[in-house]
Amino acid sequence: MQRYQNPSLILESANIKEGKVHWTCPSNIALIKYWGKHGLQLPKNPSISFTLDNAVTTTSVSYVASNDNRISFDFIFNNSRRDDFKPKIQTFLERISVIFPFLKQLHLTIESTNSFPHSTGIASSASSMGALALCLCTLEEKLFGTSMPKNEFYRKASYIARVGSGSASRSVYPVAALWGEFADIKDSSDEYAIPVQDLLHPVFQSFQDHILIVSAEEKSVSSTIGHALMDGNIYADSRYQQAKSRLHFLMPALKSGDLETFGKILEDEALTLHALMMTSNPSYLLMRSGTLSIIEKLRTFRMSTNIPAYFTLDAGPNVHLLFPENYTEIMSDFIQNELSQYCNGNIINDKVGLGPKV
Ligand code: 2P0
Repeated sequence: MQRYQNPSLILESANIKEGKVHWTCPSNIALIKYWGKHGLQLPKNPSISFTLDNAVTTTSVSYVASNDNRISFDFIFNNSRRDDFKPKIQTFLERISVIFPFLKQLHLTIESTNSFPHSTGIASSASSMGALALCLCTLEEKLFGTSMPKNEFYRKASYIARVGSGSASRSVYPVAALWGEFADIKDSSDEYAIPVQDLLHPVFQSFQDHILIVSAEEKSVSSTIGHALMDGNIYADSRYQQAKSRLHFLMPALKSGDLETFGKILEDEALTLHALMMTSNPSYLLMRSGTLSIIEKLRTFRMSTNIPAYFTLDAGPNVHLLFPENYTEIMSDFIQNELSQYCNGNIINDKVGLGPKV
């Protein structure tokens, strides 16, 4: 937490006016997965993701003066008070109060809505922590009358978001982001993600991600527990090496538009993530029979049509189908006719997006 600690960010209590800040932040889908962490939400391997477009969280933070000298807030989700979400946010705000000491001089009302149903397996912690981190960075600027250069603002927001949820660090940039130290990319860091849109071939900048919701039930094992189980996984060390090696081959494919290499690595990563779950102690399985049926049908379809459509999985049973924009019509037909039976027609049509919006 050294980097952004700033004890001077204290307000003159007599001058605190009330106000409100807003941000909308998208979710993201990892191509190379972050799975395993240490310290304060630092990754064991670098990861890279596409930023999504439609799956977003919109958050507002209203503030008034408070004399308690402690973190004080209410949390409202989809217009209802949700005290069950408060502990995670409380821990987050406590952790970052060394960066934003003024938080203990305020009472916050945090209001969030998601564009997608909660607990569908879409990474809601990425978009929600991303939106909250952006709100807090804007709050600092508003209260102290400062303005950071844009790239520094987003870097700080990414750092703050990472403390809330690792994958959230990647959600604050348009198109694609890389988080974690990686020798091939100079500015990469374990502490924050960096934008990598400029390292992508145009075909990836409008890539589609149609998400097939095989199950919207709460996961039996949360990502937080999943990460922790990596500590005892006998494959952990080779996995962390493998992630770096795959990233080393993925980056040139993203640059040149090599869809075949991209797709192979994408699918290998998804299956590796779930293999790590199956080889944890205790072992667990988040894929469902529908997940496997979709994967098999997609692979058969790809063999027979040569359409470069590939799958990936998050930490859940739902399948993300990724393909170039010009195949949207034929893929939508294929999904409707062949795959929608495995997800009760529950499909979110998303694509690579342009990042957060004020
Ligand atoms: C990722 N996932 O790279 C990986 C792949 C899910 C599968 O990061 O404990 O919610 O908040 O840092 O970010 C999900 O874990 O975990 C995740 P925390 P997070 O997107």
